[in-house]
Amino acid sequence: MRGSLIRALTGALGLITAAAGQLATAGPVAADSVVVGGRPARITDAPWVVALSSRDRFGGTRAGQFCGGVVVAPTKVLTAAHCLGREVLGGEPWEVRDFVAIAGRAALSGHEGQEVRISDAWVNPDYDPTTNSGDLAVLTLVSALPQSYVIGVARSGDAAYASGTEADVYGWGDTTGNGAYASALRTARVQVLPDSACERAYPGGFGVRYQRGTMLCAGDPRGGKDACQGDSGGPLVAKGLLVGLVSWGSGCGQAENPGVYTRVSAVLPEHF
Ligand code: 4AZ
Repeated sequence: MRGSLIRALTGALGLITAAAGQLATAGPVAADSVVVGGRPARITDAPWVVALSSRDRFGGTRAGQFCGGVVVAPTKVLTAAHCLGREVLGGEPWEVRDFVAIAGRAALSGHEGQEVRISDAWVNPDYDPTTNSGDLAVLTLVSALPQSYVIGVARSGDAAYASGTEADVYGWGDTTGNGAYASALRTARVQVLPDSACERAYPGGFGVRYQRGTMLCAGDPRGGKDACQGDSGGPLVAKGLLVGLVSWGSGCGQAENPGVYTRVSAVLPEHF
């Protein structure tokens, strides 16, 4: 189960990391690494973070969690388009009968908060699974979450996108780079990095190329703190606003390979 989950979530990434000769599990990761290098997060401090779940598809041990998401309106959740791919879900989103967003719950074994069914999934038509560009989807919930769960979205040009800005990433993903998925929500403090840092790390050729128009580069300049497998679709928050969604990267927590996020301001259509 775990093996197939890792493969499913790695997707195109597994291919580039393998092509680059550096398996995702081979990176140097600090011993206290967790998201990697993070700490437990309280859901009351981050009520906009949701877990995407299907127990049918991913098993009940971790409440079926397979990706993250973020509440941007009472019935709208953003996630990564690659989370809804056929390789991940085994079919189309509407064919996953028990597809839910789990809101208001940090511990996957708990019963706090609520599980809300997903009635519709809009995948960015400009999403390109081979380059990962435009990695964003919008889920519609069958019932509304409280307005207090909603986070604002930074507009393009917002100071939150400036390189050097402190940002927090949230998720239930791998805490080690070795497939140790978190059972409770975690967060790590990273910073928005200049596009040049990701252009240097991901020049294309062998692997996927970083594209500054649709992607956002963030990480820990010293390494150690990062998003990892299973965090995909989850939020990157700066200055109290949503700036990115966990999308891809090579390994986890390596200083020379920052995390790549969907640049939400560039990819989210006006009308959402
Ligand atoms: C993934 O495969 C993934 N270190 C997500 C984030 C990062 C790497 C891989 C960034 O879901």
